[in-house]
Amino acid sequence: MSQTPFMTLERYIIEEERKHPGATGALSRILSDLSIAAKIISREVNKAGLVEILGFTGDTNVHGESVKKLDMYAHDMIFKAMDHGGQLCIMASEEEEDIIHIPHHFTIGKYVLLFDPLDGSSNIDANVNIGTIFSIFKRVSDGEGPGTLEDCLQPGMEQVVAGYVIYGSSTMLVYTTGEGVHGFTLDPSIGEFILSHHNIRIPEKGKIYSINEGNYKYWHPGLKKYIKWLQEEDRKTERPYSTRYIGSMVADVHRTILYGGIFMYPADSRNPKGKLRLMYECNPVSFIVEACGGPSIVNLPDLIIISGPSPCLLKNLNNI
Ligand code: P6P
Repeated sequence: MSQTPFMTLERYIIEEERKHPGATGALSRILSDLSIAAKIISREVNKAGLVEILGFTGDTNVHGESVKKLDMYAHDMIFKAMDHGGQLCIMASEEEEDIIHIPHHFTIGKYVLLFDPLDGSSNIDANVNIGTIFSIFKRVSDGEGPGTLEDCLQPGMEQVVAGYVIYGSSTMLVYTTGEGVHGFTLDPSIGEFILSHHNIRIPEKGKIYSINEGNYKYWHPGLKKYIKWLQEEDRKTERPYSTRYIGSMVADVHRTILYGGIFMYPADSRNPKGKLRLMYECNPVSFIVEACGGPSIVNLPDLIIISGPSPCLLKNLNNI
């Protein structure tokens, strides 16, 4: 779709909102506030090498991972952008052990925001693409008061919005409400996200598989067989596939929905419960992948997310 110069994110979400008479504007406000956080994080990410914001804080997060200064910066910016909009009743972040309450002096809303402030942060110092992932639910707890853990621990099927921001050669915000997946590229000269990828559809067949082959020896035998199958030469099924693995889920998934192919992060004998987080990574990404036409499978504890393969590849995988 040719880029409409003034189809900003704000204009797009308002025009989409008008198509739903019952819409209250709450989700539009949430997305708009998230885009402000994304612009601020993008500014810091893009000058990270020049200011004292690289490196580690010395802390570890709830998952036992060393926390990068930019991780915490992104977490703080999202909290500050989202705490006062009056649309949320609770938040949860990969960087915080507990749920995050809305400050008492702000209005409490009807939605729940889960986010991974900076996914792939181990790549920050190498200037590799990183991203913010977000997932939005309606509250399920009774009353108008503060949200609860129950509001945060909902099944992925209940998401109303999912999206990510990828910080790379450009900064792009990609989101879905279930009606198509749309990408907005930040024009830093005007500070606006401009619609650049309307209604992204994942290609029916890709040529790339994406998985950390360093874990090969720990994989399920069937998965080893499947990956070897992808590597065999066979013109009819256009094999072998190429392999691409960035190690930053947002980047690997973004490439997969644009180019097609398969992204996997399976559980293995070393990580029997898998590694990717269900609430902050798998659920939102799966919602996006399925909204742009790709099958996405999150099998707990075998966390295998497959997106974009042609049916024959899925059939093979199901046989492993
Ligand atoms: P590995 C980043 O830490 C992350 O959570 C995802 O973004 C990424 O896909 C995965 O971990 C990379 O993990 O074990 O391949 O380094």
